[in-house]
This record gives sequence, C-alpha cells and structure tokens, in this order.
Amino acid sequence: MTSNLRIDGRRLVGRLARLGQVGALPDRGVCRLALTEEDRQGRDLLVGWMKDLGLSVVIDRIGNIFGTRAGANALPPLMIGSHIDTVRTGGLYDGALGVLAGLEVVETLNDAGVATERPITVAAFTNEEGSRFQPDMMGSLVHVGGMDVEGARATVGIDGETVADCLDRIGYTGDLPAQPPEIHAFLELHVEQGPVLETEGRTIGIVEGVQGISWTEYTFEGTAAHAGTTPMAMRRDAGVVAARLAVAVREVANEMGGAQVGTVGLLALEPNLVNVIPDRAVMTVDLRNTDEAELSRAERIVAEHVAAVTEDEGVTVAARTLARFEPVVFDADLVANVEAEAMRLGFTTRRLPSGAGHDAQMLARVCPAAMIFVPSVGGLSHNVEEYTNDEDVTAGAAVLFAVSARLAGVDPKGVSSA
Ligand code: HGY
Ligand code: MN
Ligand code: MN
Repeated sequence: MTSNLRIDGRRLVGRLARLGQVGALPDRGVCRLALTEEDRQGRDLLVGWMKDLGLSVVIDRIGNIFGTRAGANALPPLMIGSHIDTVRTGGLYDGALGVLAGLEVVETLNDAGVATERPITVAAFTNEEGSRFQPDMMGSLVHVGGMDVEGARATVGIDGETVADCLDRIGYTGDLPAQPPEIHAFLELHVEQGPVLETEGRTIGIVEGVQGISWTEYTFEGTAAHAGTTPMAMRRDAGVVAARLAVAVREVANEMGGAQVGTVGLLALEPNLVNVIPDRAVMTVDLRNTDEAELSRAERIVAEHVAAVTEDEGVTVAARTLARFEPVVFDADLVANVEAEAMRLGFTTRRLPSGAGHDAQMLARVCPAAMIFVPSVGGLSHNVEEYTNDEDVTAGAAVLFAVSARLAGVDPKGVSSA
C-alpha cells in the first residue's frame, strides 16, 4: 500500500535550508551550539513545524523534544530522530537531516490520509554534539536512563554555564519527567560525515554500529616565568607538555593503525602571552575505535605518555573523563530491513560502522535501532563546507520512509481513496 506513497525531496531540502538560516554563519555554515539562543530559535522553528503537522508535542526535563502522530492503536511508537544542535563550524545536514526527514515521513502520510497501526514520534535530542557540555549524546543518554537527569542538568559547560540554567533561560526545561521510554524501534537518517560512500560511489550506508568513544580532559599545572630570563633546565612549562601530548596522540593512532583515531580538539594555555612560560594548559583527547580492547589499549598508551611527559617537565596533571561509550552494534534484523528496503528502491548500498557518535547508539539500549547514511561530499563534516546533494538527501529519506511505513504498520484501511 505504500508503493504509491513517496516523500517530497524538495520540501525536505527546503526545510533543511530554512533551519540552516537559524545560526547561519557570515559566509556559509551554521553555529547552533546546544542551549544557546540560536538553539532556542531552531527548537522554536521545529516545534512550530511539528504543530503545523498536527503532532502532539512534549518536552522532557532535559529539553528533548518529541512530536507524536497518533496511530490507529495505542502501541509503543516508532521513533525517528536525531538532533538540531551543531558544532561551532557546523553544516546544514549533521543532525538536522534526521529530524526533518522524520517530519517529511509524517507529512507524506498526512498528505495521503494514511493511518498507521502504531504512533510515530519524531524526536530532537538535546546536546547531541557535546561540544559545549559533555558528554555528547546527553539528551538521548538521559532519555534511555543512562545518565541521571539532575546530574545532566548540573553539568557545567566549557563556558562555565550549567545545562539547567541554559535550558531554563531558553524555555526548554519541559514538564515531562525524563523516563525510560517504551519504543517499538528507532531510526536515524544521518550524513556519513566521512569519505567512504562517496569514494565507493554508493548512495545508502547501511550502518551496522557505532565505534567506541573516549573523551578525556587534561589540566597541566606548571610555573609561570619569564620567557627570556628562565634557564631551560629551570622551566615547568605546561604548554610544552600539552604540545608533546598532542603529538603523542597522533603518533599512537598512526602506530596502532586499523580503526584507531585520535584528536586533540581543544587546547588552551594560560596566561597565553608571548613572553610568559605557560603555567596552565587545558586540553582534550578524543580517542575512538570500533574495537573496545583496542580503544582501551590506546587509552593506556596515552596515559603512559602523560605520566612520562609530566614527570619529565615537573608539572602536575589532573585528568577528567568527559565521555566514555563502548562500541555499539545495531539490531541485525532492523539493519537487514534497512538494507532490503534500500535495495528494493534500487539504491546502491554499503555496510559500514559509524565513526561518529549518534543518538541511535543510546536508543539501542532500549529498543531495536538502526541508521541510514547518505554520502558527505569530500567526506567533510563539522566543517562549514558540509554538503550532501539533494538527490542523496531524497534517497535517504525515501529509504527512511519505506522502513518507517513498514515498522509503523501502515493500516490498509487508512489509505485514502483519493
Ligand atoms: O562527536 C561525535 O561523534 C558527535 O558529533 N557527537
Ligand atoms: Mn550528528
Ligand atoms: Mn556532529
């Protein structure tokens, strides 16, 4: 019954462009850091669209937004979702595609007057990126009971504000208690954010799981001193320790090879002046691997480097875990379902793990979850040049619609005669 139903790719691309105007950067790209004024504006736009589509909208205590289309029966819903917060150098597609494609699924069903057996909930989770407040995937982690909501609300961000204060300020502390949901299945459409699909000329990524993530913040304390008068042997230079560790993180990833990746994305020196030896350095280390044992090995090697370099330079170190998630494998049957629908629709496919973290990895703790990838041009993301062409956006949404219709149980009686 759903074969004559098709999503409207132009409408979806139009919504992506409209949301991309919220937090638009001067030349191109988007900045909607979690719980900022720009995030509020994006949330307001999304809630308005949800209400226009007749969805009943609820917001929970960590600010997750849920818009539900009723089904013929009060069954656990199919949930389709992702996030609309971005990194500071974000693009139009990371996260937004998954939420807005969920709206497109709903609008396609509405236009056709089609009822579904079970409800469909479109979700936008708070602070998926984790750039401002760690850990990442915070809203979905709270939603599935993996993080205490008050603990999450008490989290202090990189700019010193708490999640609670920011949520209250933007008016998105909802009444709904954060409670483990009863969900039939979870689907997330997302851009690949890497080079695989484009390099191999494939349209649809069949995502088998998400690699493990390890985020650690290191604070090194040395001694501020004069850059000109202090003999080299007398220095306790926090900056040089951070620099040596940053190089070590790259070398560890290269030496381990395989799926191992390592990144130092944040590095701040104090007092950060040309003629003062830094007495403080704060930096983050992001390590990831599809294999948990290898990821743990990488963590151990980096810790050994930290001990050796701080000992050598005579500085102290404080380490703080910002995020630590083991690799996740998605529900094999649901993954196969996604693959079968993509093939039935005639798209080229390729199975792969996700290098990036996603809300789906949290929902996988409470229900069958799966993801659909579409190619990122140049493999770029977390970059203002992020781009996925309209044809691939439409293809991904078509696969999402086909799998959603099947999971939501399109009620044959519901198909309008028109
Ligand atoms: O860091 C990540 O993988 C995601 O963008 N939060
Ligand atoms: Mn994302
Ligand atoms: Mn991201």
